[in-house]
Amino acid sequence: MASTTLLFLFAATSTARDIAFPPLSPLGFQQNPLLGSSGGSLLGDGIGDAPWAGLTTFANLPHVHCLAGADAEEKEEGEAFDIAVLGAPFDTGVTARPGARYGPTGIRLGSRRLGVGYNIYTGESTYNTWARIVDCGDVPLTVLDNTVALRQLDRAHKVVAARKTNASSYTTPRILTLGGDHTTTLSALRSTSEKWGPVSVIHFDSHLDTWDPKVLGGGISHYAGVNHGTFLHIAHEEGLIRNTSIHAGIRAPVFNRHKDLGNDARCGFEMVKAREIDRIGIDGIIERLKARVSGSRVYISVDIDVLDPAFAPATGTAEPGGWSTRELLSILDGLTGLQVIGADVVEVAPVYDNVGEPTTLAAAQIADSLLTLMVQTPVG
Ligand SMILES: [Mn+2]
Repeated sequence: MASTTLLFLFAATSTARDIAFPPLSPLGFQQNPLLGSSGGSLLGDGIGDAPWAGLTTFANLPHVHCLAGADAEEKEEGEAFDIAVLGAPFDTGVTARPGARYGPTGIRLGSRRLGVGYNIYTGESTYNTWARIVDCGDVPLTVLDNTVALRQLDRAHKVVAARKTNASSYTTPRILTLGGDHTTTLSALRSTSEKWGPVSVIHFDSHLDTWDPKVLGGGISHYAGVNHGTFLHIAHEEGLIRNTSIHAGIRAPVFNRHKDLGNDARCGFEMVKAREIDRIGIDGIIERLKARVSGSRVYISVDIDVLDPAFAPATGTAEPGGWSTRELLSILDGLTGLQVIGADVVEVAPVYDNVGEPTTLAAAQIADSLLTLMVQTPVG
């Protein structure tokens, strides 16, 4: 015991590159409502409840210390879950406005009215099914060194994906990441590749994000080349993704028409441009996406800048002419049946939001749709 403590202290103080995960909480995973003298809930259990009571988790899900015991690789010590919400507060890989390190917190605040009730379109209840969904909180990431931070995030993804599942038919928990700038998707793909092999990516974004690190890194250094506009190029180079991937909602200019688009195709991507929705409609877009990834496992990454700045102003690299929140939600819900092995909502920078919080509300609803896809189609 003493030697374990000493080791832990040594690990925590000897070098900044070590990761010190918090210990297991002595508390239960879920807050119970106060009980009145009648035995019923003091706060009630219906419409009159205050969903913002207590500490804020995504959709009021139970908080679990998913990284606890990670240093000892004590898989059995942690609580079982099937789907984990994981915050990645990292925004030093951006090329425009920073602030997405507060994205996970913002999205959780936008999700406070989720987690109960039934979807009016499907009649389903995402949070009351076979799947135990939990919120793991945010991964502790250094703000001082991108290389170290991404290594910490790589490790956290692998620790969470190695936890035991709650549903006996499946062995690997799936992760929904709340970004964070888009660089954080690289860690998720490194983890999914290890567990599931190379996957098709459906990438909702106004930008390609497949830029050659030598181009978007400016050739300054290797470090500069790892950023939110190059991570898909790196994912391709590392063999993490299939050449059956597709962008959706693209509208931002490219630097070099031939080289950038040629490089994008080489990285395995086709694209649906933002204005194609006016020509082929929502059903047409759903068809294109499903046809492209047909028969493969899928990772869905949603950069909130796929939405028009009118709907999602709180993002780092806003591009006018995007989709509405309703259009995107209809497209996402139309992807039902795909084998979604991981997903994320990234680039939410709450400081630029309007007072009505449209961006964080939209991001939370998008996350809800992504969780619904995971619950609808178990993968194991
Ligand atoms: Mn992006």
